[in-house]
Amino acid sequence: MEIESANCKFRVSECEDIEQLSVDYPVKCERKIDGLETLVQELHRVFSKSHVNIQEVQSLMSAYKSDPKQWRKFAKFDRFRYTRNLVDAGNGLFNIMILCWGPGHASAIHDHADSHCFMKLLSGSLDEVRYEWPNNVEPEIAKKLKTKSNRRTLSENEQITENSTNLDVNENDRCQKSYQNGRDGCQNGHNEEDCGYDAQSMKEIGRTRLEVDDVCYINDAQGLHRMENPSHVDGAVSLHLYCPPFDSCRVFDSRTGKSTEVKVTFWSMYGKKNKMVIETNPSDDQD
Ligand code: CSS
Ligand code: FE2
Repeated sequence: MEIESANCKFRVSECEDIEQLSVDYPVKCERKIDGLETLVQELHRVFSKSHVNIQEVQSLMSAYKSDPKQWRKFAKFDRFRYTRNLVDAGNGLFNIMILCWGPGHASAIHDHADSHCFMKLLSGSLDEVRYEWPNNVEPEIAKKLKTKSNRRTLSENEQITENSTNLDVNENDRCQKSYQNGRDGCQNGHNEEDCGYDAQSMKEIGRTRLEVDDVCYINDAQGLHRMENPSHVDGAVSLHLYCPPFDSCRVFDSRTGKSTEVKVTFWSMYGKKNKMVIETNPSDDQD
């Protein structure tokens, strides 16, 4: 099965022949969709079918040309970290959201919870940095593929972190940064096992600069990534489609590969700021 015909109504690990889910990015497309609302309608039409091709979703997202007048009401920035703003809940089949990245804002390295992630840049630019899965964590897709199993199953250290609002750079990463070298110990008072300073760094496998109207796609079979706004002056805005929707995923410590499961929530929904957001996760530059 080619990526064009892989059915993204299924979780990645439920897709047939997932090994072949790879394609060159960013995808460009000549077709034009007039307006964000039309794009959303088109996506509803496509997802009402039993089979949704990955390529079909990519093409639709490429065919919409970014017009700030159409998405401005969803684009709510926070001073300290990137925000997730729900545009449409896709009848429970997919989520469309707008993410707003202030100057220098970045996500932690994360997976996509066995879902398909489509991303289109609406404004500014974003760097996507891809990583291999660390040896100590096994994605659902790896279980299916029965790949090398010197990997142990999900880390016992994993835990759900309540009230996280996005996949902002996490405390573990900050902790790693406080090491001067492998022998100094952690300035945050953690023991060696918690901080894992002798564990392996995560391996970078690719880096892409996304410009306005570029569309890219990732799933757990392809690896992990982190997003970063390379500008220290301008904001960036991106449009994301996840299918099936998810409300938690894993973030990874870049120095050790240690993973933590975090809940993800919305800063705003349908253009209205979410009052329930609890700010527990202050932003920071990574690396
Ligand atoms: N997956 C991240 C954004 S980068 S694709 C999130 O949903 O917050
Ligand atoms: Fe992502």
